[in-house]
Amino acid sequence: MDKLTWAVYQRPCRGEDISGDAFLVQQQKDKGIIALMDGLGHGEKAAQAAQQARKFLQTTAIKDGRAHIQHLHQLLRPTRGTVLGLVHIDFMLHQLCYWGIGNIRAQLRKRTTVNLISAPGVVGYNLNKIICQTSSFHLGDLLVMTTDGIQGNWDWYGLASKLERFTPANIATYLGQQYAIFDDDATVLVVQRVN
Ligand SMILES: [Mn+2]
Repeated sequence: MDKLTWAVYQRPCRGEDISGDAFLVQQQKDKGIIALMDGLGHGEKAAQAAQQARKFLQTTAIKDGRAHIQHLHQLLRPTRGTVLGLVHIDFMLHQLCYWGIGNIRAQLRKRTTVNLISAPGVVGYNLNKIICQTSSFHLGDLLVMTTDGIQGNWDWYGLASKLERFTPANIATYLGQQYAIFDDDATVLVVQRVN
């Protein structure tokens, strides 16, 4: 069975000790789940919302992503809320589903690049459309997810001119060091399907 290898770059907002961003990468047999959360604002209360979301996604069995998000929305109502990028991977079907709520950026690197689209909203605060975007996800394919503490003006072409190899660690470190802003929590999560 193929598996997921991953790397993360994470740095809290200037003046904060903890990041209000949180992430999850988990695999159960032929299913994978990847999530990136950015709790509203920064500091402890942002972290609380993001971490609560992570814990929920980690401990709830992988099933319907839409139900996952709706349940999470109710759970996070007492918190500030969090934006969320959620990915379910089906290794047997070579497919992933992406649900984006709020300003998480997600990009796939396959033979061609695919931008995954997030809808407006904040989980735990205002949830509008829950739209699933599907894509194939084969051996070697890469997924990059970033919070808005990472500037979005990078592209794979530019990256290829800077990096010898596209490994999760190379990409996460490079994007973090070059594109993180100081006034927000910054996270780059890079996941690759390997065997
Ligand atoms: Mn942010």
